[in-house]
Amino acid sequence: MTRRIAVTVPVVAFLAAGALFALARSGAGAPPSVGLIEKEFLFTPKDVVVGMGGVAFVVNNQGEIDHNFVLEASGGKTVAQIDTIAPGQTGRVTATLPPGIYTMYCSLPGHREAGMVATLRVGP
Ligand SMILES: [Cu+2]
Repeated sequence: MTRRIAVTVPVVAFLAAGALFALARSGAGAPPSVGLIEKEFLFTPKDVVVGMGGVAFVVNNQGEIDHNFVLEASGGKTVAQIDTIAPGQTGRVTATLPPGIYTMYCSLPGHREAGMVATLRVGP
């Protein structure tokens, strides 16, 4: 008795369309960050120097009451702000800045006058 086994091997043309995942996220493009501390009634540091372009402001409220953050160009125009930073919290805002001298302060009544103000120098 003869046993014949026919084996058919189907030829499957398999075309794999390559799915390319280009990850857009990259740390290389992250703007430099400026860390600031607010409390009653101080703004630290008082004088910050950065290069022109994108800057990320990271503002930590180490005080006992709410504060905020306003970044004002020399002409008086507000170019970035964080409305409220509760005690113990950190606020973040990013701005693209041309060279110049800017003022950073807390705009709550009396806070700037009491010392919550600092200078930002943006160099070329
Ligand atoms: Cu304040």
